[in-house]
Amino acid sequence: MNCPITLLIFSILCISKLSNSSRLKPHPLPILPLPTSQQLQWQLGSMAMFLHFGPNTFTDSEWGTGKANPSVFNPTHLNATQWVQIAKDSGFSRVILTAKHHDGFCLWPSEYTDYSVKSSPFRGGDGDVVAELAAAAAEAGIGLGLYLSPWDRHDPCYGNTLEYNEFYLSQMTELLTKYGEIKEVWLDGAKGEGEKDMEYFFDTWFSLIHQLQPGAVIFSDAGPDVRWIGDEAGHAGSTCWSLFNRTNAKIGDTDPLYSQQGDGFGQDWVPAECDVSIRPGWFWHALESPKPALQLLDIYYNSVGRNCLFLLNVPPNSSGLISEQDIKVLEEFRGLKKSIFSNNLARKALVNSSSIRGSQFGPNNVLVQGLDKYWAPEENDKTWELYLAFKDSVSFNVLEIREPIHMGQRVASFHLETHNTVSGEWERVVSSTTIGNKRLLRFPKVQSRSLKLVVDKARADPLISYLGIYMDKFSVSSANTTTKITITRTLKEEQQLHDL
Ligand code: FUL
Repeated sequence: MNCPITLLIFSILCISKLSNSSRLKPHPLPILPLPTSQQLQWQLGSMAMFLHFGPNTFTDSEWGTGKANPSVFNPTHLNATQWVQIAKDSGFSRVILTAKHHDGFCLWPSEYTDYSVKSSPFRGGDGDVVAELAAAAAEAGIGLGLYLSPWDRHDPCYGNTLEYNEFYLSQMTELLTKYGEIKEVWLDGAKGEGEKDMEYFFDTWFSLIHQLQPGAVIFSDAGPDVRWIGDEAGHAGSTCWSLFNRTNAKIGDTDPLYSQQGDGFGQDWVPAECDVSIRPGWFWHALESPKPALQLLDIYYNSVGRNCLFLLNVPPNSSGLISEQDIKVLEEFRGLKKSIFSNNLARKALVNSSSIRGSQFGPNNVLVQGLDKYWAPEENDKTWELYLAFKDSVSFNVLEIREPIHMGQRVASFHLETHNTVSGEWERVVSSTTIGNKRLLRFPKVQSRSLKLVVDKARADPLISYLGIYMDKFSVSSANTTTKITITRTLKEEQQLHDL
């Protein structure tokens, strides 16, 4: 009598097990705050090219007074296709032009002022630099961003709050309705000492920009979509959260440390952009030269490699072209990146993990580029480790780790160990804090057949979408310094992060 019942129960169990195993384990719950699709697209673009261009290019100045005669603006060989081609070839996903800098001169024929290209000799007064760049960018398939300086040293209405806000938004409307899709609006926070006092109606500006260009991110000292990193050297903090509290930051008056590090307890998703110029000035000056490619590589590690976007300014010269010297440096920079990052040595490894959440979250996913495939540990596990085993030992001095940021930024600290076959011990190679979209760490060369990536602290179950190890033969000496800084900060930051 008992036997058929036991058999029945057994069969039911088997059937339910079978049907369970054919179902996918769902993705874990994303952890707030999350990026918008515009922020995601911005971040995955990694690098943008800034173009500072205007009367300052011709008057050898940085902050034009707004009194330069428009006749000085005469780029006889301007070729926006050249700018865009160089940007594209060098790996930049978008170009951002100073449509109006602090001097108030407009690179498009604005209907609201005469201080623009229409009063200059450029294309006989019929020119429009914004239109030429928009057409070239659309043709090449790269994004366009525009900088419209809030501080305007030319227009007499600057200083009259209502009048200037109306004037500014009318110019903004021209830019956002006449030139196709705009991917980024860059709001600079600079204003000289002792300049006329007035209020900018930021909330109205942000609403109008999002209404007119829903695909655009707005950059300012404090977002709303993208924040300034807090320095003009292109370096993010060693800890760098995309999480941030917008209420803690005031445009024009931010705490650089807060901007550089973000806020692991922040309520808003506001990732950082690292702006820096290839030359000492933002505008082109005949007597200045570009930084060497190795310095750009260093900035890349400290911006893209610290969860930020690298915005590199490459100013066109007074003929209207990007200079040969700058092109050469950009080619070298591209070559350096390619030779380091095109060979991920981890691809040769057998990858394992402390646990997996379900079959589609296996550790091999970390060798596949893209956000949609990632390693996820079993829920409520306390150990979060990835192991890499190699047939022959590998030598490397760079580690790359990525989180699938569409699921939120999670990791607060992690470290890498290698197995020493002589002592039989695991040895710590490097420790750090945040990962985000991409973390790159440099350290003195190590050689091993077994590696272990350990996530020590995270806001929720950690998810890892990519792991790379590389050999950087070019910046090894600066790598030692970088590692020391990273580790010193890490210890301090571990204190701050203790409660996470
Ligand atoms: C600063 C400006 O004052 C500089 O001229 C430049 O445009 C830089 C990107 O931002 O605040």
